[in-house]
Amino acid sequence: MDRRDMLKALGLSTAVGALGMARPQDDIAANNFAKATKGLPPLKITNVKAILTAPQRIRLCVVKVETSEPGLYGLGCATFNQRPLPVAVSVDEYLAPFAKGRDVDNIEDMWQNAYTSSYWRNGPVLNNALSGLDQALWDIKGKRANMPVYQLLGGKCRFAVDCYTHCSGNSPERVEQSVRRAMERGFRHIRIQCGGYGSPHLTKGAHFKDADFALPSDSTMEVRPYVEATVEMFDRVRSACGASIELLHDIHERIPPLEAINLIKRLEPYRPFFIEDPFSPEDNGYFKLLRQQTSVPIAMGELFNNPHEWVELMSQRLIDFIRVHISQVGGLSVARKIATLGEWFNVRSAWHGPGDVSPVGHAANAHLDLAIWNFGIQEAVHFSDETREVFPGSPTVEKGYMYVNEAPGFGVDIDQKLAAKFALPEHPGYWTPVRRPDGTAVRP
Ligand code: GCO
Ligand code: MG
Repeated sequence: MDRRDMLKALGLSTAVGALGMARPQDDIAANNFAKATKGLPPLKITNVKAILTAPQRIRLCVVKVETSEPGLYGLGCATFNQRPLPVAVSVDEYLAPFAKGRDVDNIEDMWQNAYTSSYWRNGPVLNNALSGLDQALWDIKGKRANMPVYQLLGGKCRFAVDCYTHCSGNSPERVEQSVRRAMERGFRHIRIQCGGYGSPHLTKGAHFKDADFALPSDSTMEVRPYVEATVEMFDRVRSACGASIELLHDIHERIPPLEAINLIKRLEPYRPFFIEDPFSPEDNGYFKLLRQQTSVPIAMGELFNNPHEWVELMSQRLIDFIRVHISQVGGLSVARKIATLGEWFNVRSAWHGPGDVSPVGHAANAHLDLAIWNFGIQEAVHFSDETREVFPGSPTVEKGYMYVNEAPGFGVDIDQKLAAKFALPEHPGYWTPVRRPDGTAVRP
């Protein structure tokens, strides 16, 4: 007699929730659950598998964890768009044999032991793989408890998740038009960029190409045109779109630290909601100087992998928003600890949420956003119809608010057959070098 039959015999049924098809939970009261499962074998992990798919031509990696209860599985995001294959190998060749046979319930124990199973740790590939396993276990826990994951984290602190959207254009006028459209769609927070990161479209002289240095396909960006265009863009959008719209900007570590500090000081009159990634993680030492120079709110974190990168910045109140890419730091089990750390220093969340986070990852962001007091803002992107078909139950955005599918777990499923139809793009995913006119490499 398998586990489910035994529970049924006791008049109980496991709460296998698959997108809202969870059976009534009322036959498992907490005290009965312990009695009912006493002596039953713990639920085991039977398989851990990386699934690669690219419905929007972005290399998504989702981990599926299957269990000894037929039909009960979990999904976790392990998306590292620039290096998807080593993440998938780390999952299939290392985490799968490590996790098989272990108890599906003990998420923290699994995380702590999987984290050190490679001995060397805290890198982007292994953290993403670990996140896939970790988030899948939270998804399973929610299905078993017949609750959305945010309930397991303490329930809702807000009715939905306030979001920001991206607006850009190759001129301040174009950015203004894009902002007006986003405001009409109900967004109250909007990230504005003049062109791509660092406004490469404004670069005049790619002198290194004339000198036949590096490759012609390498791109160029200059500091001055970007800085001036950004100030002009804020001036235009703030005066044209009014005082109440919240404007964000991402420097994306593209200019030297003192240039970033001077740019942020020049943006003060336009009241940015936050300025993101003023420095590279290697330049974390500049945050102290930045804090002495300006009170513009600062967001940082999408490139962080290691607790040494965020603990001091947060505990010294040197940043206002922590923007880690949750799978990049090792999953939901880590992100919720980061959120708790932030609460004591009033550092708010702004989890990384661009196109290269899977809908499972966006759901994990949103479940955590719902359950923490020190929520800041959530980055949101448009999911195409194909993406929504591959990932039924993906979060939705209405009038600038994100909603999760109120099903047990993260509420997102995967159609594996359809996922297989969206193979990864030919290009392996590395970023082409960005260079100053003399050819010096720019941190992208
Ligand atoms: C953001 C990020 C992204 C990253 C991208 C890297 O703020 O959303 O900067 O745009 O550049 O996720 O792959
Ligand atoms: Mg960014």
